Amino acid sequence: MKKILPLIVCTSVMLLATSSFAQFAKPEDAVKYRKNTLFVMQQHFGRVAGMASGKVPFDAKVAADNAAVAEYMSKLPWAAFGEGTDKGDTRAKPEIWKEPAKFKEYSDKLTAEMAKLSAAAKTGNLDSIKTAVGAVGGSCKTCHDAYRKD
Ligand code: ASC
Repeated sequence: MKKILPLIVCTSVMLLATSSFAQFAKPEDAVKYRKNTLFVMQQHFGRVAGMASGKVPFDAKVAADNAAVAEYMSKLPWAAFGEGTDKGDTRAKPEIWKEPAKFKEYSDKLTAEMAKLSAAAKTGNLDSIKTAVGAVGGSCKTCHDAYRKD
């Protein structure tokens, strides 16, 4: 233990100093994390969007519960786009790391629109939900058009 302790301390300090993907053990974990959090977000958003489009019967409680989960999930993926996570099993375009301010603007926009959707869903007003779903969808699309390979 005496011998490996300095090694552990040193490795921990190095990992903490390695910018924003420090919270992930390896770049593949960051890629997996952002894909999975985006997937869960989409599943819950999709349930609300289904009601907004009339494909699924409107249930105010189900809409509010799902929108709240989507709102929370919308905060998570962005920390997993750190330096060195541009390779591997990902459709993320290299532009993300060349234009970090614009990427942040888009991700902040999504998070803000998702919060508005959650607020709208809490009121139970279907028209407000429809408007907010449209804004979230537009925000997803803007970012995908710019930063996702298809
Ligand atoms: C979704 C989904 C997206 C967005 C986008 C909106 O449910 O998976 O990528 O909405 O289609 O334009």
